[in-house]
Amino acid sequence: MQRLAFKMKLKPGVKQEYIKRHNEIWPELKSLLTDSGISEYAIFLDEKTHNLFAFQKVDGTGGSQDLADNPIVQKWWDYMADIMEVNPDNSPVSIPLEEVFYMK
Ligand code: RM4
Repeated sequence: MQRLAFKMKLKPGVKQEYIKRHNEIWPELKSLLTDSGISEYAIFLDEKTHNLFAFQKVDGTGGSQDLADNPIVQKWWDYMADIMEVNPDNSPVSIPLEEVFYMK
């Protein structure tokens, strides 16, 4: 198991919409993430900067942002593109973070 963290960015004024969409996360996307070995997936928001901080535990070969070839993920990224900072292909701009401390 490895721990992964990365940053993404939300557009201003869309916090409630972002929460709503994640409360209603598509079952097929949730299953895909789980089946890909991703667990304990949490996303935190810094309301001042609109930075999103994502954390996940990964048992497979990669994390959620490595599933870019999957059509369900592509559809989700298209759906989320209006409220996030995205790349030209609608994938969210994701900046990997380095773990510098861990305590269990
Ligand atoms: C985020 C973003 C991520 C995705 C999660 C479920 O808003 O789109 O890439 O893994 O949702």
